Amino acid sequence: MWTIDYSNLSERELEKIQSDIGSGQSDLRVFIADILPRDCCHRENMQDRMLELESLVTTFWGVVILEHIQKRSLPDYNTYIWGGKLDEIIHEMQLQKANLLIIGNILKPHQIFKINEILKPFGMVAWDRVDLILKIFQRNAKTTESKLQIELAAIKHMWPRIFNMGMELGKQQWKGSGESNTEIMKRHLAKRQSDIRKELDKYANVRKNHREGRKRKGYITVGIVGYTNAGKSSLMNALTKKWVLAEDKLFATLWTSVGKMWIQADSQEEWVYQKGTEVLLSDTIGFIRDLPPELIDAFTSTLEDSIESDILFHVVDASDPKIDEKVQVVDDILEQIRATQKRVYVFNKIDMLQISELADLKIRFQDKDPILVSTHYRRGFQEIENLLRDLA
Ligand SMILES: Nc1nc2c(ncn2[C@@H]2O[C@H](COP(=O)(O)OP(=O)(O)OP(=O)(O)O)[C@@H](O)[C@H]2O)c(=O)[nH]1
Ligand SMILES: [Mg+2]
Repeated sequence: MWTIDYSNLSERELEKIQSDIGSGQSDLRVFIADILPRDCCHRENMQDRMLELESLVTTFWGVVILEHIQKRSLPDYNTYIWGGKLDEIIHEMQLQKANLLIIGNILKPHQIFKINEILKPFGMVAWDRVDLILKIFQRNAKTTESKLQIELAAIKHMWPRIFNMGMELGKQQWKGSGESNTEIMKRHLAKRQSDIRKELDKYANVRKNHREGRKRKGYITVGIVGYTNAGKSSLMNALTKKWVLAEDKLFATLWTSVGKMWIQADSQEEWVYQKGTEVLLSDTIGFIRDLPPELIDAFTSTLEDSIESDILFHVVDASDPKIDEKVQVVDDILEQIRATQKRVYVFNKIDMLQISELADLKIRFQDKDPILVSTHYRRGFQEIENLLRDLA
C-alpha cells in the first residue's frame, strides 16, 4: 500500500525515494506510456508493444497501474510527450498514487531530463525504455563481468545526459578548484569507463584463450542465440548436463555459459567402435527489439563466444504470436554484430501448438527449414543430433 505523502518532501527525501525506485526497493506503481507515429501499427501491434513493456515492468517487480498510447506525427521536441498530455498523465498518476512513468520509446537525453524536472516536484520519476532494460540488467547480473558490462553500458547511456545536467550543475563550482561539478563528474566517469574497459579486456582475453583451446581440441562449437525468453537456457540444459537458470522472465541470462554435449557416431555395425564427437554449446544473453547500440557494444565480449562459434542455433518461441517480428529482430542484431556463420533455426515450445498450427508454421517458415523442438518434452532432439553429427 502506498503511504507516502509527497506534498511536503525535502530534496533529500525525494532523492532517497528516487534511488529506492532505481534499486527496486520501493513499491513501484507504474504508468506506462507508448508514443507511436500516427501512421504506425495495427491495433494488435500496439497491444503487443504494450504487453512486452508490461513484461519488462513485471520482470522489474513493478506493478502497472495505468497505460496510455499516444499517436502523434512527431514527438514533442522538449518532452517527447506533448505538453497537455503530460499534464493529464501527471494528474492521473497523482490520483492513482503512481510513482514511476515509463515511456516505451528511446528518448533524447534532453527530453528525459526535462520530463524528470517536471515530475520532480510531484515525487515521481521517469525512465525511458533503455533505462528500464538497464535496471533489469543491473538487478539480474550475477557475475563480475556482466556487472562491469552493465556499468559500462549505463555510463555510455548516461553520458549525454550529463551535458544537460551541465546547465544545472555547471553553475556550481567546488571551492577553489576552478572546475565545475559537471567537469568533475565527466572526468570521473571517463576514468571509470577506461578502468572498466581494461578489466573487460582481461575477461575477453581469457575467453579468447578458451576458444583457441577448444579449437585445438577439435570441438564443434554452437552458439545459442535468440529473443529473450525463447527457451535458450532450457535448450542448453536439456542438451547438456549443465544447469543454467531458466525462468519465465525477460533477461534471466546475462552471461555466457558453456556446456558439453556428446554425439555418438552413427555406426551401421554396432560392434564397430566409433569415436563420438564432443560439441560445446554456449548460452548467452537474449535479444529484444530496439536494443540500443551502447548495450550491444558493452556485451561484445560475452557475445564473442557466439559470434565465433562454428554454427548458430537461433532459438525461437514457436508459440509466440509475434514470431515473424522477433525472428527478424534477432536476425538483424546478428547481422549488426557480424555473426555470419551457418544459422539453424530451432523452433521451441511446439508442445504449446495444435497440430494444425504446427503444420501452418512449417509452411510459413519453410525457407528457414527450422528444426521443431520442445525442450520440455525432449521432442526434436534426434534431428539436432543428426545435424551436429553431419557437421563432425
Ligand atoms: N511450454 C514450454 N515452455 C518452455 C519450453 N522451453 C522453455 N520453456 C519456458 O520458457 C521460459 C523461458 O525459458 P528460458 O530457457 O529461461 O529462456 P531464455 O531464452 O534462456 O530466456 P532469457 O535468458 O531470459 O533470454 C521458461 O519459463 C521455460 O520453462 C518448452 O519446450 N515448452
Ligand atoms: Mg536464458
